[in-house]
Amino acid sequence: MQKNNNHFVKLEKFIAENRNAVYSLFRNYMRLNKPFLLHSDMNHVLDEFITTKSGKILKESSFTEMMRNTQVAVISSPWMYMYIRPDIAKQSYYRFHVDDVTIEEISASAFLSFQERFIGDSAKNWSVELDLTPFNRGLPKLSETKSIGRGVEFLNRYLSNRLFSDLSSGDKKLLEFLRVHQHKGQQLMLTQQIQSVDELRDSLRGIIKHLKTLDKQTVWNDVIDKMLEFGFERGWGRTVGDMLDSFNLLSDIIEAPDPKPLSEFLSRIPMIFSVVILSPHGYFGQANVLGLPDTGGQVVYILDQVRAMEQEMRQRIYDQGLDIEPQIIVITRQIPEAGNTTCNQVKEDIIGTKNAKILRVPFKSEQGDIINHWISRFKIWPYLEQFAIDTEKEILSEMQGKPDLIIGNYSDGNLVASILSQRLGVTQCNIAHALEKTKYLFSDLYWKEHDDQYHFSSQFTADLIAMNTADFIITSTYQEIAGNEHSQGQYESYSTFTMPDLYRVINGINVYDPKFNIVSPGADADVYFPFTDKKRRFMDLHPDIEKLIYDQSLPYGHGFFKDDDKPIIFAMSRLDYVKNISGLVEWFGKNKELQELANLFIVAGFVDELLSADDEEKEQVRRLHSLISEYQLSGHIRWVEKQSYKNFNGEMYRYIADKNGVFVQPALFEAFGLTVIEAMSSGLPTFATQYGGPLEIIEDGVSGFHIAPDHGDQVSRKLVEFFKKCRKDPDHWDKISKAAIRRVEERYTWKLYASRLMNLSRIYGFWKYVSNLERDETRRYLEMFYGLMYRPLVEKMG
Ligand code: UDP
Ligand code: LCN
Repeated sequence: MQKNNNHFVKLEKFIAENRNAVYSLFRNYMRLNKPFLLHSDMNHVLDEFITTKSGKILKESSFTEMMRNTQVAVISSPWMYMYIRPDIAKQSYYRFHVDDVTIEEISASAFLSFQERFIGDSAKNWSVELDLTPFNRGLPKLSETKSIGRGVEFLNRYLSNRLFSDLSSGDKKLLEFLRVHQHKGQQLMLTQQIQSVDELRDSLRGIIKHLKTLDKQTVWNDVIDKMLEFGFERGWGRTVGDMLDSFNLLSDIIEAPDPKPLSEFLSRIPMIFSVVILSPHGYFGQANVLGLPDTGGQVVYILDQVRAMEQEMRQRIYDQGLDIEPQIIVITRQIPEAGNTTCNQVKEDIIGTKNAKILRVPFKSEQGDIINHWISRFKIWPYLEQFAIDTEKEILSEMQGKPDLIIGNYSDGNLVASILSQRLGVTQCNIAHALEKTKYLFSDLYWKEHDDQYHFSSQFTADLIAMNTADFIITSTYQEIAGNEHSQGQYESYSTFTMPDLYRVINGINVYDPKFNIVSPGADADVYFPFTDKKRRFMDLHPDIEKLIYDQSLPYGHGFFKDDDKPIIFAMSRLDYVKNISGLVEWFGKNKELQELANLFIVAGFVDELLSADDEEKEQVRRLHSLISEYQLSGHIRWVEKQSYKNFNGEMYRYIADKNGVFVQPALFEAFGLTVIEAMSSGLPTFATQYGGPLEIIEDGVSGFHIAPDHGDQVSRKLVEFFKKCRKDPDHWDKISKAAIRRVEERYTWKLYASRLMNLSRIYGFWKYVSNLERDETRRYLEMFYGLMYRPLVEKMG
């Protein structure tokens, strides 16, 4: 599979001309005696080699650039197989024969099967391959890396072009689409009277002429007769002014479809009245849940999202001239043994909304018995199919019909969304929050080692199915889709990978698919606002906050501060391994200077292992206690159990900002990081992991700082430098604090989010309707994959 392109010819020529140096470099790689080399290993060897006499010659060449872009190399003498990522979301594969000093381009499949040799059962020489390439051929794709995540803009351009040719050939798709809108039996937009595009043109001319003679504030009841006479139902606007705008847009589109009027017109169509949001795992509730295992940002995100969406939907429905109350239902799992949470209740109204609800449906055993206890998100796979079926019944009875949009959350919710949207024929939107795959190194390759604990084989299979059935996908950042120059994005990591002895994936997802859209969440501005906004602050909470931070007699806390006057380094998260709170304690423990400059205050999990029901959390509790005693941190650190009240936490960030503290988010990987934007909007200078969302949220050195959790000594030095600089120059803290507040205000707000989500839902709904390129074939293929791969995996879990 050798591409005879220019680049490859040059590469071969360079290697032939510099045989000695190239050979020595490859021998250096071989000498590491590792079957797999990562990007960092490769570059380390390369950097050392090019400083040597024989290596100098390789310093600046396309060969060296290629080597620098190697993500993974697999070595078995005399071969070295390489996966090269020359640019964001691009991939090529080569193999190098070290003794012959020759290079050859190979297929993804060849690379993966070489990898499998080290891990899989060598007797097996055939592996199932999942490849979606053939199904994607006819579908439009983005071509530029910079356009990734801006699918809707692309789709609008593409759709308006298609519409242009369709309409000129008298296609009735647009007409049918306009007629399809109804609400509980009430017809909207068009009557049956208009049967062709030409008739629509005539009617539009007539109604526009008539409406222009009226006062712009005139309402539907005063124009109803004329509207019906021309073939128009309700839904074009509340006032004649609005109706005229809608009719003019449609008339422009029919004349010459253009992306801007098309998207503006679609955003006015009354097509989203009811939404179902799926979030099965964890404790989904409104009180006492945050910080519990599997219960964090996703819950906060969804509740804020619902509030913002309900407002946006209500406003749009009103502007469309309709008097219909939007309906949003969040479906989660009912947990009969729910401790002091409300997760045992079937229904709960969502605070801050008029009509939105949480509806809880229990998990059932194979025998149909209700499961009473909480189940970790890694172990819920066997319950989801039945959950989907039970949920469907609940939705249909609660909504008295189908919803207009189904939104899945996380791997489990997205799978259930796939099942439901397929059964009900409703537009499906996916939100991953965090795909587990990139959180753990080689989680796919070494899946067998972790499957008892994490069941990644089921989870990644579910992910592949759900991301390919979704009509559109929302991500919080660009990196979530396609990563950056140095590392793969979360979705990108599903494009090509293998789980040895299970199956191999050749084109699992294409990040150039226009289904991807970046729509970033916000931080609730009523809760997380700047510490300088004195009038809005909850000063009454200060005695309780002080107790929590300084009062040793408080139960569920550990440790105290010898010197209360020092600024506080604050960290708050679930107590998962990946959150790396233990890493932070260790860095702090190792740096005496940092201990002199600041105190460390941690809010996470439980301080008493016995209170936890989660194995991973228990292990972290033990680890924190042992680090605190190993580094003799008594007097420098205080750790208290999870805190679940938003207003209390919001004020706590601000209290710590009053004292010129900082927030640290030390995760090994953080998909987005709501705590990061919460802390920033409170005005706390924030140091957050460079792996994941925070890399994009924070502009390093301007609105906060990136930290490398794999280089803890550098992190503590960065903190020391910061505190020292602030001592010398008190304005420094202020500068970072202000920039952090500004950054969140500009980029991360729920208002922006809701308006964009509503536009997307309409445009993808339209696309689904008018497109002949529906994803039917893909769905069928994935159904088979579900039956033949996912089901047996899940059945094995028991
Ligand atoms: N949180 C909380 N109390 C805790 C730990 C976390 O209220 O003890 C909240 C935190 O304020 C944030 C959310 O839980 O709103 C965590 O979201 P994030 O995106 O940072 O991480 P996740 O837990 O989703 O991985
Ligand atoms: C899950 C995570 O792990 C976080 O990084 C996100 O901020 C959160 O969900 C909300 O999307």
